[in-house]
Amino acid sequence: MSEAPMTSAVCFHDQHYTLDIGQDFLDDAIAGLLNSPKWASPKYFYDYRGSQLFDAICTQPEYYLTRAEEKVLTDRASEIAEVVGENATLIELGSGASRKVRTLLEAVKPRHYLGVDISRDFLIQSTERLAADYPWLDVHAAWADFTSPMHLPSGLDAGGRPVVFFPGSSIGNFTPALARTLLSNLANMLPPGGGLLIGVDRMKDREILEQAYNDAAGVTAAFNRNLLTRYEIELGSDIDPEQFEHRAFLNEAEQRIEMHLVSRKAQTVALGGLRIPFDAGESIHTENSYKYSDEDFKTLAAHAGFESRALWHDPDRLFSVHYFERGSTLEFLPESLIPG
Ligand code: AVI
Repeated sequence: MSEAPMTSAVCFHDQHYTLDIGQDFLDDAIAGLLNSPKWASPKYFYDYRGSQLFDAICTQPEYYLTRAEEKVLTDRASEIAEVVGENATLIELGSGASRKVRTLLEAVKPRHYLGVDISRDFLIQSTERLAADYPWLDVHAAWADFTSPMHLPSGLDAGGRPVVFFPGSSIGNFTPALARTLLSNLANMLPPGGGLLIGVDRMKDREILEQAYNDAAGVTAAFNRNLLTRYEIELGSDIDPEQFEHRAFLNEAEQRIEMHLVSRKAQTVALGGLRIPFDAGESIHTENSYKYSDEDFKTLAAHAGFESRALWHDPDRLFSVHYFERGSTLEFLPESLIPG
């Protein structure tokens, strides 16, 4: 790990502990495709192109999540500023490219901003843009996998309240058990009274949910297939993404949207020196997106040591933004979400 100034405007912190990122990617890809049923880790969606495609998803008419969350942040900006307080350190999980963090920065006027992202190039670009647009803000970038325990870089642990901003219902991409571990890790990183402002998608009608993950322009399908394009380009696989169909549906029993890539035909693909067979119609499970009731999410956060302080919704009550504070005692020690 190293902590060194990146540019005059942004201080860069390398908290990426993996020695060989390419090997991890290959190992995970092989483990997923040898499993029955087949799976792929959604954390690999977010290379540069994947991050761009995700930004494009957020502007699709069917994908209500982004607009609903932005509406809450805009309408409730002064209430949010009041609970967060002055001179805060805002820690954003995921890059600072979205409009949401700008709304928040303008309302809360924190002293420090720390962007945390696994996609190094995207992180650098987005934090440099924030530093240019908000010259009064002390901008830091941590290249880190926030699914592992993190620490606050020195210099950011003093002053006002540290507040983690975890927008977009990204918490929904973890199983409830892993979501609790992730929240426990965040609680361990924060001092008592530290804040967590978190966007959570609410459970709702099948039709609205399924349309959000099956946009007519096919952007979500392209985002899903980009994972296989990465297997092709970065891992040297001969897999043809076009031979896989995008499928997304509500699994009501599990309270989640599932995304899959379904093989259009019986085929064999090469990966890492192996030949991996697919039946026609066999799927690779690529993502879960859990949806929560307000009470269920408060219970989950309470188990990780967070006490509910405020809760806001958009006018259509599609989306929730919770504000929690870390309690004074914690049950859990930091733990990696990734086994092994
Ligand atoms: C990042 N995450 C919250 C998105 C979601 O809605 O689960 C990722 C996504 N997958 C398909 N569309 C958007």
